[in-house]
Order: sequence, then C-alpha cells, then structure tokens
Amino acid sequence: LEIPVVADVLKLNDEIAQLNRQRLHDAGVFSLDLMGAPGAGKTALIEATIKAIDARVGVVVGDLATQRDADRIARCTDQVVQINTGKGCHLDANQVRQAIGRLNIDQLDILFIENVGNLICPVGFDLGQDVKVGLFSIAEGDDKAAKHPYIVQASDVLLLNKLDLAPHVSFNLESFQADVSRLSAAVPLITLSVTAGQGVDQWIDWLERRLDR
Ligand SMILES: Nc1nc2c(ncn2[C@@H]2O[C@H](COP(=O)(O)OP(=O)(O)OP(=O)(O)O)[C@@H](O)[C@H]2O)c(=O)[nH]1
Ligand SMILES: [Mg+2]
Repeated sequence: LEIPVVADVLKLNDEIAQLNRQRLHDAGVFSLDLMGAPGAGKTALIEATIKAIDARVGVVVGDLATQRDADRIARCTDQVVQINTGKGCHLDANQVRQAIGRLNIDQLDILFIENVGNLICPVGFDLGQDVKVGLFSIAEGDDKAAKHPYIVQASDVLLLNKLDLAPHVSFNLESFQADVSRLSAAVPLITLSVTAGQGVDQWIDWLERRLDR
C-alpha cells in the first residue's frame, strides 16, 4: 500500500506568492512584508514613511479584528486595504492576492504589507514581497532577537524602535546587537524612534537605495 504523503503544505501558498510577485513586478511596485510584535510600531512606521518618502505608497494591513490600522493609514493614502484574519496569526499569499486586486497597483511605487502582530507565524509565509522587514522595539526586552531567531534570519533589514524609551526601560543594546550579528551576520540593523523622528532618515535611505536597484 502506497500511502500518499503531503510533504510541502506550503506549496500552494508559495505558488500564489509567486503570482503576487510577478504581478507587482509587472506593475513596477516594490513590496515589503513588515513583521513585528503587537504594538512594536509597524503602523506608526508606515505612517512616518509615507510622510517622509517621495513615492506613491499603498498599504495592505492584516489584523485579527478591527480596521483601526487602515483607518489610521487612510489619513496618509487612499490606497489601503484591511484584511481581517479572524483567528489567523499571520497573512498568507491568497489574502494578499485578494487585497492587491482592490488596489490600483499601476499607480503605486511601493506596497507595504503590515503583517499581523506576531514574531513567529508570519516568518514562514511568502507573500510575494521583495523584502521582509523585522521590527523590534526596546520595550519588548533585549532578549527578543535571541528568542525569536527565525524572524532575524528571514529579514532583509531589522529595525529597533522606541529608542526614546531608553531612559525608562532596561535594554542592553550591545547584547541585542551581538545576538543579531550571531544569527545573521550581514543583516543591517537600524535603530530608531518613529514617534520622535530619530533614525527615520536612515530607514528612508535604506528604502530608497533598495528602490533604486
Ligand atoms: N514611545 C514610543 N512609542 C511609539 C513609537 N512608535 C510607536 N509607538 C507607539 O506604540 C503604540 C503602538 O504603535 P503601532 O504603530 O500601533 O504598533 P503596531 O506594531 O502597528 O501594532 P499592532 O498593529 O497592534 O500589532 C502606539 O501607541 C504608538 O504611538 C516610538 O518610537 N516611541
Ligand atoms: Mg498596526
């Protein structure tokens, strides 16, 4: 008896992700999958980026419930779609495919995909993005890179937010940086405070350099 074994449960997701990638490339859109813990500042980063960059930005935002993030982002761009995942802890390629269908992607230069606040589940799912961005904040503690190695290793750039809170939380930056370099020697780490506007220019520089490529 030959028992069928399904080895690659992600195969369908990856195929749809590839279609998303092709569609976005055909439209000349650079796309980012923004991953990070709940409250790390993902939406705040997107808002600040739209204000700072000279480019047309669309946003797909995933949350279990509510359209609060989309309501915030709608003040910066009308190209925004909210996905409610229910009990789902991450976005998948098919949800993103449907969201892209609601956007005017031919009119965009950049697409941000704000993933569900979670350091674990979003890592394994290709959405069709060009780059994955991992966002931490110092309020979460300096051990989070070491405790969540896969997001560190899957990210093309890492951001460490809420530096303005440094006087109020104990956070050993050298220890965090050492964990990051051990896990992913080449990944750039940009420290910033989105609300204080500190370091945002370095993030914009990184993004513009990627856009130029
Ligand atoms: N002190 C400080 N607060 C910040 C900073 N960036 C974001 N916040 C605050 O952190 C809270 C969460 O920010 P959001 O942008 O909603 O975070 P998020 O990652 O999108 O959260 P979820 O979508 O719920 O996972 C808000 O109250 C922000 O104002 C920062 O640089 N410093
Ligand atoms: Mg958010």
